[in-house]
Amino acid sequence: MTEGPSGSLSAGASAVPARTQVLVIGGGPAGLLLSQLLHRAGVDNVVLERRSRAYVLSRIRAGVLEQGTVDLLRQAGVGARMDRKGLVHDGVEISFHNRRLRLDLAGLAGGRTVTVYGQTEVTADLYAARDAMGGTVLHEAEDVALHDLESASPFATFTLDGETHRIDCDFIAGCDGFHGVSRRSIPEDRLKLFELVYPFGWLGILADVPPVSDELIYASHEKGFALCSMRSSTRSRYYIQCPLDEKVGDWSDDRFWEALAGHLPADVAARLVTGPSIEKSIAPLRSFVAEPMRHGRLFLAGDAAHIVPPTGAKGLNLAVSDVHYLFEGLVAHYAAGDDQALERYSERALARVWKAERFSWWMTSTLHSFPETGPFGARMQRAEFDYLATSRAAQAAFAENYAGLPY
Ligand code: RFL
Ligand code: PHB
Repeated sequence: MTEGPSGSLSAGASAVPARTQVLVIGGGPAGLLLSQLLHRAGVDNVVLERRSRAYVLSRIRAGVLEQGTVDLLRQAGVGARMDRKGLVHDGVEISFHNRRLRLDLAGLAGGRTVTVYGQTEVTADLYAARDAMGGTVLHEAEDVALHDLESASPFATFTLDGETHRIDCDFIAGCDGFHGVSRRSIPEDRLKLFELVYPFGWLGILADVPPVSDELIYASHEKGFALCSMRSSTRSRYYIQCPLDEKVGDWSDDRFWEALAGHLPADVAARLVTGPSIEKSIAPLRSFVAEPMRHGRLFLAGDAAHIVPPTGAKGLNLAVSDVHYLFEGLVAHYAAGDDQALERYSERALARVWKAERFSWWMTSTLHSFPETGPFGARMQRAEFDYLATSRAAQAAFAENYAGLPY
């Protein structure tokens, strides 16, 4: 066994076990968290990740953790840094064509809050924990292929450092994201796919400047949607709605800051502190669900099974709730020989997934600019906001969804 350039296990055949109980495909947050929970419960597992650790840790993605996510990260023994550095937010602001509404999450959702803590940090904490426990995470595993999924003894083949390997297992957890191999290993006629692709994306920027506000601001403006978010009191994350054919290279920092200011209410724009970007990227927006989330001994979790547009901050949180249900099922199998929870995994996970899909779709539809829906669509958006602004019931419904529905 040697330390690879990415600081994780790489190299020779001796590093690759011939067999494990649960083979986890994908070393993103879903795969690493499942691996960590299983290891702590005494269930042997191996994670196969296509990329290097450095690459995985350079991806800038989610920023908002629901209470249930925070609780499960603590249960997995990876909550210490999050508890020190995460920012607990008990409210969130919506600006609709310069009309402002603060939603008191804690007051409306029975004390539930959200925590601002980057996905990059969650992933780094999980890698540190996997290292500390001696967990096996095999990076840069190429050409992963899954076999005999409908039998009691599935296995995966892959290439590592130019050598072909095979790992046999009891179960495979497909945590390899939207573009992974797991979902594509299920015969087409066994899956139902549901998809909505939005006609725009988000252009995002990360910069070491203080955030414009203590809380997140979701802003709907005639120029399009904007989001003011953050990673800390000195690091901001901002997004603006952009056409799908936009090129990041065409966006200088100055151009971005100017466009952002134009999407925000004047007093917020006046407080905006600008500076050089650390990262800039464009993400397309999509709603997607694959049903069921199980095929034989393969269980899908996280983005491998579903995608939400980022507007509700639900993607990472859904990956974590899937892991919660799957972990419960696997532990019941190994500890008590009880397969009821595994049998119900897909149904339980999908019940929560669809509610988060609904909320993310609703937030996206209400706050983005959709010229193609015409004046009627614009009035519907205004009516949605009016109702939210004037109904405590609507605000309570928003808050319980934003802070996270129970598992
Ligand atoms: P990931 O993170 O995509 O990890 C999958 C891993 O699998 C690896 N992989 C393979 N490994 C082996 N063999 C193969 N054939 C493989 N193919 C792929 C990949 O390299 C990767 O390491 O999926 P996971 O673990 O399910 O986690 C899901 C989350 O990453 C995702 O839902 C969130 O980032 C979505 N999201 C947000 N979620 C939130 O809950 N709150 C937010 O505030 C939030 N903001 C966001 C977001 C996503 C964004 N983008 C870029 C899409 C903001 C943005 C801009
Ligand atoms: C982020 O900080 O990246 C973020 C926050 C809230 C969202 C989406 C992304 O809804």
